Amino acid sequence: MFGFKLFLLLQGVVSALCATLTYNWDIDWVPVSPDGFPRVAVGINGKWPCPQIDVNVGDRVIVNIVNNLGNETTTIHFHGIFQTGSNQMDGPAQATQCPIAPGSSFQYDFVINQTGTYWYHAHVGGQYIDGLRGPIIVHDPRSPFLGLYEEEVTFTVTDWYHTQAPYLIDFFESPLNNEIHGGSEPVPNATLINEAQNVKFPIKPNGTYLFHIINMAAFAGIYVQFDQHELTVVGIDGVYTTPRKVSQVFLATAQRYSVIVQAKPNANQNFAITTSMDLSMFDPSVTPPNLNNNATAWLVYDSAKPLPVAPSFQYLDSALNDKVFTPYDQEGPLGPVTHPISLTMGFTSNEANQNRAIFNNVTYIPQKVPSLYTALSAPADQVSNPVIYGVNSNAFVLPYNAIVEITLSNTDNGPHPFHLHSHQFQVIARSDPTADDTLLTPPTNVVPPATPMRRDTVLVNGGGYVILRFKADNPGVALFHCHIEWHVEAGLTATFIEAPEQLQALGLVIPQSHKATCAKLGIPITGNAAGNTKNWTDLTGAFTTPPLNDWGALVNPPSSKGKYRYARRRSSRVIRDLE
Ligand SMILES: *[C@@H]1O[C@H](CO)[C@@H](O)[C@H](O)[C@H]1NC(C)=O
Ligand SMILES: *[C@@H]1O[C@H](CO)[C@@H](O)[C@H](O)[C@H]1NC(C)=O
Ligand SMILES: *[C@@H]1O[C@H](CO)[C@@H](O)[C@H](O)[C@H]1NC(C)=O
Ligand SMILES: *[C@@H]1O[C@H](CO)[C@@H](O)[C@H](O)[C@H]1NC(C)=O
Ligand SMILES: *[C@@H]1O[C@H](CO)[C@@H](O)[C@H](O)[C@H]1NC(C)=O
Ligand SMILES: *[C@@H]1O[C@H](CO)[C@@H](O)[C@H](O)[C@H]1NC(C)=O
Ligand SMILES: *[C@@H]1O[C@H](CO)[C@@H](O)[C@H](O)[C@H]1NC(C)=O
Ligand SMILES: [Cu+2]
Repeated sequence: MFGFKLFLLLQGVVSALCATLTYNWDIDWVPVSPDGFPRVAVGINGKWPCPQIDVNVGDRVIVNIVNNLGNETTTIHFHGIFQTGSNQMDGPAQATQCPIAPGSSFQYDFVINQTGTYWYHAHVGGQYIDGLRGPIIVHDPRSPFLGLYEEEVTFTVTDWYHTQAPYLIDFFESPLNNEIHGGSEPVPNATLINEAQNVKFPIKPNGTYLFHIINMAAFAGIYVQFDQHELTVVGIDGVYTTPRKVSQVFLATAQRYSVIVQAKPNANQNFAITTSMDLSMFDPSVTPPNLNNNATAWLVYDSAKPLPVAPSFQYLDSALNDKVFTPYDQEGPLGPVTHPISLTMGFTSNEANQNRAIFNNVTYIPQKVPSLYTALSAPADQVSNPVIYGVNSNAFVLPYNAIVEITLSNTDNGPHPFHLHSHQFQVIARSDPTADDTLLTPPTNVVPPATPMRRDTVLVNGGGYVILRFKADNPGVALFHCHIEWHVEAGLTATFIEAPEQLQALGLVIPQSHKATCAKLGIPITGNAAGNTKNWTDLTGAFTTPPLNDWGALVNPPSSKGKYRYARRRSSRVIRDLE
């Protein structure tokens, strides 16, 4: 009897606390000009910037998508959300779902059992560069920092381009770019704060604010400094940290910082907030000398008073050293390591003289069958065989509950922000920035820090290494990739097939809307990477070479009903130059 009553009681508590939030989102083209230059962006319900998802921990989120773009597919990834038991809702195209075809509806449905600052973004063809991205803020009625702030403020920073992403990707991937510029990345036109410029944040004297700072850029690492206001960092990538005061933060793309800001005691003046894109990531030969890499916003105490010019500041090396942050829960290093993985990343030119990114010599290419569907349809005696996921999915099978240690070596001389889906990893070791031509060998016997920093996106320095640990306790398909969108498109992705047997036992239900878009695009939902359901090790027909000219979000143009293909959309300039 007692057990029964307790159950009813708990159920009551749970339903009182946990809500279901339903978002109905039509994805469409929206005319915008955040920096004064008119173009179209990918927006939601006729509006851009895209709305914030605001939830309490434990809430269920349902997002009903209708793709009204007409000429591009779409998908949405909820960055940093673990999707425990709901891997089919993670979002990356050809990894956990098919692209959502133009005209198709699609439902995401999952519970958020985490707290802090996250974001969502398209996960197909570099589409978030064109605007489909927004904050996710998960409020926590039991936050250890309650009482230290009165108001929460969202502060996004991003790079911004005047040319639409598919054309930029085409150019980035073209042999021409490789020949002339050595494959350099497109350089942004502007920096945006909350997808705008000259944003004013109203501030009350003596007020306390929790700023959720999110870098939603395609490429740029961004420094953020509030003039004459200290930032007390209390969270990184959704992980509460021991509070630490800093004067400046640096966010690689996809990283987040939650900071408490104490307002001045009076309204005598207003203060500038400066954001500055790290120019060292841009190839000087394609960076215009007049590029403004900064954007300014203001803490407005008194709207009648002037808005000061942003003071110049020095980039602080300490802003790059996020290893100083320790998780609030003081979690010690995971161990002993049962499943080491060595990854060496770099760039190479393929036979077609395209600039391709590689992990252990393999460039990622989306496969015919989404990897999750391969894992769900494979016979039990094949599901743990990495071969069935196709060579170019770069698949690593992780045993259930393995303590995985990734040792990542970066042979490139630029820094890369690496993101793991479905987890927050511990950063066990990372090399400091070094001179351009240095190539460091990762150490083999590292003594982990007592309380390693934990986050979901970490910067590996040029020529350096990073050593990460996590527990493979979340069965599903989890991508591990650089978060620079140009590099994602060039193949800098590995696929972790995490606990595939336990994944099959979960009995995930693939909703009808997920299957329908696959059918519409002619994408098979069973079989190995090549769609073979008879001989699972026969990969004949699997995708092993990237298309030479066809980049950007997969589309199903009205003219080719039911045919799955990439869009052709080379810019006329590239075509002319090549011919
Ligand atoms: C798709 O349509 C939009 C809106 O008309 C247009 O701006 C965009 O360039 C098109 N994209 C491609 C890749 O053709
Ligand atoms: C939610 O997260 C907490 C803390 O990480 C964990 O203890 C709990 O088991 C999770 N609950 C569910 C339903 O996943
Ligand atoms: C910025 O936009 C203009 C078009 O307004 C374009 O011609 C130029 O190349 C762009 N610059 C960069 C650095 O992307
Ligand atoms: C802010 O707090 C200080 C110290 O408590 C007090 O002297 C001051 O009057 C307060 N300012 C305002 C505008 O309330
Ligand atoms: C951007 O801001 C940084 C930091 O204050 C400064 O050093 C740099 O000169 C600024 N760039 C431009 C183009 O004003
Ligand atoms: C990558 O290729 C190079 C040259 O072909 C070879 O020396 C190296 O061993 C390969 N590395 C891996 C991890 O396969
Ligand atoms: C399955 O395919 C593999 C690879 O092509 C081949 O070696 C093997 O003989 C095939 N097995 C059968 C039963 O046909
Ligand atoms: Cu990268």
